[in-house]
Amino acid sequence: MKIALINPSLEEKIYSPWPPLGILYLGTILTENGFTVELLDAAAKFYGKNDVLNWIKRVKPDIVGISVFTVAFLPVINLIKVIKDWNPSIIIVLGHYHPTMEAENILRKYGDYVDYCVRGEGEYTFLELCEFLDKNINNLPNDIKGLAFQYSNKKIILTPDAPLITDLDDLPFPDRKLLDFNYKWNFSGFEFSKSKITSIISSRGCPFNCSYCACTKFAKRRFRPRSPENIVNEILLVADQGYSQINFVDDNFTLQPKRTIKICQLIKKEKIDIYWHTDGRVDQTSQDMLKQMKKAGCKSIWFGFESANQRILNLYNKRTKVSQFYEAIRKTRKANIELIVGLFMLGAPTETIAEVKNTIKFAVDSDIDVPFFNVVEIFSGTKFWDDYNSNGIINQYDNVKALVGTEIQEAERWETTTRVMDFLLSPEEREKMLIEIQNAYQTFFSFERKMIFLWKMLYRTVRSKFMLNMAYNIVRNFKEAFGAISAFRNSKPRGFGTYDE
Ligand code: B12
Ligand code: SF4
Repeated sequence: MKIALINPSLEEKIYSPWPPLGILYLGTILTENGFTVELLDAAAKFYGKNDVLNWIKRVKPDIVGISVFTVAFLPVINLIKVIKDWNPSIIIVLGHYHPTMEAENILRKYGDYVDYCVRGEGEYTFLELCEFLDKNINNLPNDIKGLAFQYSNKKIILTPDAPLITDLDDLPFPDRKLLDFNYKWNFSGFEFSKSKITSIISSRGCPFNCSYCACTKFAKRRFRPRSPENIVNEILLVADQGYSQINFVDDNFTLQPKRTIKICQLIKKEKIDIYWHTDGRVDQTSQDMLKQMKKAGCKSIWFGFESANQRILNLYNKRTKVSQFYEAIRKTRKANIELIVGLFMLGAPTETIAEVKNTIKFAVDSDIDVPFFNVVEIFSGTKFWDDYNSNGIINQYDNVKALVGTEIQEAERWETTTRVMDFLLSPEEREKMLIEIQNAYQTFFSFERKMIFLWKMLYRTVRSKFMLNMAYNIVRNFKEAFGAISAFRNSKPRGFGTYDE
């Protein structure tokens, strides 16, 4: 049986291709169990639905499995319609967050196109499903946990949840050769480093329950770390394959400082010369841990500050304090980790324009290098979503307009994400809020900030091989780099989902 696995594109150009680890894990397990597998990162290749269809025509799979983030759901529906129109006997399986949260709705509305939804982690559920389909048994896969499918009389069956994988060391390392794409450290369309980069996930899950995050439901608040030895063996393998940079894509990489320190010590012990990047929480910044991270090659930390207003942080249930922001930045600088990226969310429920301005002001005044501003959206799987649906402020079956690529499409609300300010603010208030938010990047990169930034960068660059290498790439490809930086400065934070401008 031949299986095609696809990381879909959003029908628009995205600028930062990242290796899709989910389908890499699935592909590896399936290959080890005797299946023929082909993978396509349609997002990285900017493939539209017709390009993907042509790829499928060439590969001729029996099963097509697709990863579906919520923002990718509508583009995926458009894609599977063309696949099924071409060959109705191809079995379509959807997995990832959106099918986990919305299996019933998906099968109700799109049961003619979707054969199965895999809920939760896919490795074992999808393998069992493929084995079941391979045997061509004439009954239902009721015994496979974590599945959803339709019975011939349109009855939808959800089997019990599959247990979370408890010992992640049991999983094979993802076989990165399954993807024919050369990932680089890419920012706003410019490759700041020409060296090969890949992703590693060293743990799954997170014990926190931030109101805007769906990880809480997906991973049931259970933090499951891999052993430091197992992680470092994977790092040794990727280093051997020529990768010189890694993105750790854990939900919460720094939760257990002792574990993080052990990983760093093993990287040093094995003398692995690799640069890496990770997310971080501002309350998980022991100075010792940061120092060890620096020694082991950590080049950037992406802190989820989210908001500089304590009231909004409390609303997010983030369990951090604004006072910790300054500490985290100070300690990271003291550890000499090269880049601090700040992640912010603007336009929270009840947030005022003054509060939005305050967050942008914090970003400008603080000693971070680059900010990312996102507009707050809610979607299935988050606490905000459940709250607003249950108190009747929104209804998951509302008809909404969604921006899919460059086109506006009609959808039910659960099929996409909803910008909070679209249902909580009056059009006038929203307009004012959007003006503030859309100027966020320009405010950050003001002339004065740029001058300070350039001085600091110059100072840091001469002291770091990693920064020198980036600077060299910028100078060599100045036009391209300048274009990417200007595009970033002029970009406007926006939501992905409902379109109501
Ligand atoms: C790296 C990353 C990115 C990368 C790209 C991801 C990529 N190429 O895969 C970048 C930085 C571009 C990105 C962007 C965004 N991201 Co992101 N990202 C992640 C992150 C940190 C890691 C993904 C990963 O590799 N996980 C490791 C693998 C092993 O797990 P997995 O992907 O979940 O796969 C497992 C299952 O889901 C399932 N599965 C997955 N695919 C399939 C397919 C089939 C057929 C089956 C059966 C099963 C299956 O089985 C897999 C193995 O167990 C996750 C958080 C996380 N830790 O997972 C967020 C996450 C996926 N991102 C999220 C979001 C919201 C976004 C943005 C919308 C944020 C924003 N507002 O800009 C954008 C979307 C941009 C875009 N244009 O697509 C959310 C998605 C929530 C949702 N309901 O959709 C997540 C879960 C973070 C969170 N906790 O909220 N992201
Ligand atoms: S936002 Fe981060 S800290 Fe909060 S629940 Fe999600 S993964 Fe955990």
